[in-house]
Order: sequence, then C-alpha cells, then structure tokens
Amino acid sequence: MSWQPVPDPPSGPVPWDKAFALRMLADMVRIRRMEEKAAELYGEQKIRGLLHLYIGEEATGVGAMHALAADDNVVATYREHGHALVRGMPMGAIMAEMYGKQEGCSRGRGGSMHLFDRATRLYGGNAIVGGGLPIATGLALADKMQGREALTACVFGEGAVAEGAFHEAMNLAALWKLPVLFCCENNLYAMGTAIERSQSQIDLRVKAAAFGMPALSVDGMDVVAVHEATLGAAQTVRGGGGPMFVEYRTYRFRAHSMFDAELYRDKQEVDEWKTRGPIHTFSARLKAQGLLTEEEFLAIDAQAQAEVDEAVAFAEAGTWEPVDELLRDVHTPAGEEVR
Ligand SMILES: Cc1ncc(C[n+]2csc(CCOP(=O)(O)OP(=O)(O)O)c2C)c(N)n1
Ligand SMILES: [Mg+2]
Repeated sequence: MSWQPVPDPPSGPVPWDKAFALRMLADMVRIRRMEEKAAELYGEQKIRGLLHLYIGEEATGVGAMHALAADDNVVATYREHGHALVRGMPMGAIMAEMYGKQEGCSRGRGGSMHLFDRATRLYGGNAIVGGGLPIATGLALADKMQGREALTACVFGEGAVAEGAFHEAMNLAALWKLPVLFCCENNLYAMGTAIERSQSQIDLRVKAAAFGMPALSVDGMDVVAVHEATLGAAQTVRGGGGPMFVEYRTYRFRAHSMFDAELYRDKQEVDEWKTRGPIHTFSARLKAQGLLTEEEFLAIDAQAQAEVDEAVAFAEAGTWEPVDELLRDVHTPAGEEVR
C-alpha cells in the first residue's frame, strides 16, 4: 500500500468556454466507455493477449493530448488507448486492433499495446518499460536537424524512471536541447510495486534537475490543471527552450492488467482515490458553474456509448489475416525460411 495521503478532490472554477470544456469532458467519457467495453470483451475472449486499462487516469491523457499541435509526435506505453483516441485515431481502428483484425491500426499485428498511426503521428504504444524514451529523443533529434517546429511528447509511467533508458534519454535531450516533452504519468504503482519501494527519491522533479531540465508536478486527476500546465510546458519546449519534464500525479482505478489480483493495495485506498475521479469531479465543477446540465451529461454519455457500439460492430465485421500472409512485413523476404 502506498503511504501517500490522498489529496482533496480537484475543485474550483474552470477557465474554459463551454464548448471546450464539454469537449474535454466528452473525451474522458469516450475513453472510459471504450475501456469498460474492452474489459468486457476481454472476459469474452474477443480481445486476447495483454490489456492495460487507463480508467481513472483519463484527465491526464485528455488534458495533455489537447495541449499538443496536430504536427507534434506522441510516443506512449502499453496504456495508450486513451492517448490514441484523443489524438484522433478512430475508435473502430483501436477496437479492431485489440481484436487482432486486419482493419486495426497495426493490421491486428500489434494488439492493445502497439497502437500506431502515422496520420496522427502516434509513434506507438510500447511494451518495454522505458522503451519509448530513446525513440522520442530520436524523433526530436530528427525534427531539430530537419528544422521542423514540432515537439515530441513522450508519455511513460513512473516505473520507467528506474530504467537506464530514462537517464540516457533525459541526458541527451537536455544536452542537445531537444524538443521533448517528458510526460511522466505517476500512478504510484509499477505493477504491484509502490513507488516508495523502488525509488530512493520519490520527488521525480529532482531527477530532471540532475540533467538541468526544468520540471513541474501537477495533479493528474484535474483535467484543468493538466491542460494548463502542459500548454505552458509545451510552449517552453516549442520555443527552443529544450526539453521539459512534467509529472502527472494520477491513479489507476483498475488492476495493472487483466492478470492482477491487486494484493499490493487496499480497497480502501482505491475507494479514496475514486472520490477524486476525473469525470465526476470535473462534471460537478462544470455544473456548479452553469456550464453543464445533467441532460447534457447524459447526452455526452449516450454519444460515447453509441461510438463504442459502432466500434465494436466494426471490429466484429473485420477480417482475420490469412495465415499465408503471416510472413508479410517480417524482415526475411516472404518464401524464404525464417530462422
Ligand atoms: C524493461 C521491462 N521491464 C519489465 C517489464 C514488465 N512490466 C510491464 S509493466 C511494468 C510496470 C511499469 O509501471 P509504470 O511505468 O509505472 O507504468 P504503469 O503500468 O503504472 O502505467 C513492468 C515492470 C517490461 N514490460 N519491460
Ligand atoms: Mg505506474
């Protein structure tokens, strides 16, 4: 169990116009409904392999992804369904990928952990903890050398901070002033290991300071705080200020993956964090401000549910890759023996 006290729920005025506020709310609800359905489909063995849900962490992905430009790159982890959706990948392509169908964004060859989309510049989910950091740093180096304006947002969990790749990527990005926005989603656990059991220094901003990199920490359950902080950080990076590190303090409500008995944390801790749930706390703030009615909330929810139903129908109607195509895209030319 984590020793860290659960902060008060996010509150206070929302400094956005109604259309933008509802867009943010709708995207959080879309992720929630899509993933609840994915969990159900996993139980039915329609989705197989590994599946890591983002439920509880939606404010982080939605707030951060909306702070990026269409031309920016995103590198993520295996917990990336939400980021892909907010970046504009059609829900049907995500669902079909999870099903393993050809209509999926990676032709069904990647599955849940390997969503990839050139059109929205999503350079992958990644199954290797810390694996995305060198990729993001390389993309940013390429952009800098080619004089592109874009930045690369690198999303990773706090578990990656213990990896050598984190330190190597942070060092080079800082040394070469590369346009990388390091987005650390600190949900307090790496599988069953609480952060204080794996890190000698749990103030992660200090890690960035070791590389002379500016850093900030933000409430990852508060979509307003996440968005505003990420906008500011992105502006610094884009302006040639070099990389920045942003820690989002968040929490996952579900198990690490579908195989996890959750013996490492008390139900009471999860329940306490649920009082900070990003969807209901943000909705309450909007209602208090007169920016949202219950009818509008129900309409947003119904629309998300309809999108999920459509995505599932798309995946169901999809095609399995023919067995004789399995060697396609494997480095050895088709027809030659693969050793
Ligand atoms: C290099 C490497 N080591 C170990 C694993 C096994 N593993 C998968 S997820 C995970 C925990 C990562 O936690 P964190 O980075 O905090 O991300 P979260 O799952 O909390 O989003 C581990 C250790 C792996 N996939 N890659
Ligand atoms: Mg974690």
